[in-house]
Order: sequence, then C-alpha cells, then structure tokens
Amino acid sequence: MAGYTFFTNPMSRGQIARWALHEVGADYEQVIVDYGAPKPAALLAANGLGKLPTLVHHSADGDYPIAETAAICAYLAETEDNGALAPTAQERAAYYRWLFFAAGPLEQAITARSMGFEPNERQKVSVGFGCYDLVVDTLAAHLRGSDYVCGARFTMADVYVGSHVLWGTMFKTLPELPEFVAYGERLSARAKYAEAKAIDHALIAAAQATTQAAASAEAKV
Ligand SMILES: N[C@@H](CCC(=O)N[C@@H](CS)C(=O)NCC(=O)O)C(=O)O
Repeated sequence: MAGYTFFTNPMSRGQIARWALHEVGADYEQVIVDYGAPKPAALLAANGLGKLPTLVHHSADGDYPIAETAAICAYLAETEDNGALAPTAQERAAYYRWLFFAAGPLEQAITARSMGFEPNERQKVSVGFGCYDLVVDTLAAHLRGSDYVCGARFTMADVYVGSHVLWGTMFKTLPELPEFVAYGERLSARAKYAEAKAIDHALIAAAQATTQAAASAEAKV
C-alpha cells in the first residue's frame, strides 16, 4: 500500500497538495473524485465535508486522515523528507504567520471580492481580513524584502502561499505586482512544481477530451 491515499480532482486545491506531495517525495495513490458525482465513502469517512484535497496517511502506527490544504502542506513538511521543508526555529514565526495568513485573510479577501462583498468601515473591524487592498499590500511588502516566505530558503509555506499568488495573478484575482510575478517565477521554475502540474494538466486534458467525445457522440444521435 502507498504511504498516502490522496483524494483529489485536478481542477481543485488538490493541485497544491500534489505539489506538496512531490516536493517531499511522498509515495501516494490518487483517487480522482468527479464534481457532481457521489462522494466515495472513504473520502467522507476521512473528511465529513467531503472536500478536496483530503489525504489519509497510512503510517506504521495507523491511518491519519488530514484535510485543509494548508494543514496538509504543514503535515507533509513535518512528516516526510526528514522535515527538510519544515521551518527551522528561526523560520518558524514567518512560516506559521504567512501559512495562516494565506489560508485565512488572503483566501477570504479574494473570495469576498470575487463574490462581490466589500466590507464597509464598520464591517472591516469584524471581518478577519479587514480589507482586500491592505491584505494585498501586506503580502507584497513581505515578498519585496524576501525571496521566499521565510527568507532565503524555500519551505513548505511557499507551496501554499505561492500557489495562492500564482493562481491569483493568473486568474486576475490578485494584481500583477512585480513582487508577486517575481515570486511566482521563482516557484514555477522548480522541478517538483513542473512534475506535479504536468500530472494535473494531463488529467484535465483527458477529462476535457472525454467530455468533447461524449458531446459529439450525443450530437450525432
Ligand atoms: N478549506 C478547504 C477548501 C477545500 C475546497 O473547497 N475544495 C473544493 C475544490 S477546490 C471542493 O472540494 N469542492 C467540491 C465540493 O465541495 O463538493 C481547503 O483549503 O482545503
């Protein structure tokens, strides 16, 4: 049995978890979960939300389900590859701060804006991200002075934070600031990034080809 069962869909945050799995060289078996199809019982047993990605770690002392993409990244960093991508004591503050920043304020700010919610002055005090512009400026200011989240060294926090930056600048949910573009270029030059993306992109292409074939067969009937 592989070390991990990986429930994913290639068009999901599962792309981030796959990159993380490849960065640490984890041995995994994937289960592709189609949108709209019934969720596999094993996925629901591991994660009541049925959300993707979800991972089950088959460790020597038992199975450990783990969900939430940021938590999956942190778990893999600590568990695999002798902790090579986990933070050192000096990196820990930046590592946790920006990992949680991306999973909380950054993701909320992007989602709120894309769904048309802009908090007013009173609401800014209560919403966890405050306001979109300040979230963007705060992250950009950090990356202006630092090649990676924790400084000069790539850590697992970059897989998660970087995925948000790459996704956001590609789909225009984040501005194409020079700090974001340069950071994205550093990350996408990584061999493990390319390796993981190639798998998801091939899965997406195969799914699209199947959909097109089904549509043309239907048109002929
Ligand atoms: N907070 C979760 C969100 C996971 C999530 O929303 N995943 C989406 C795909 S990106 C999903 O599973 N959608 C299918 C569904 O909800 O049925 C995380 O960061 O992992």
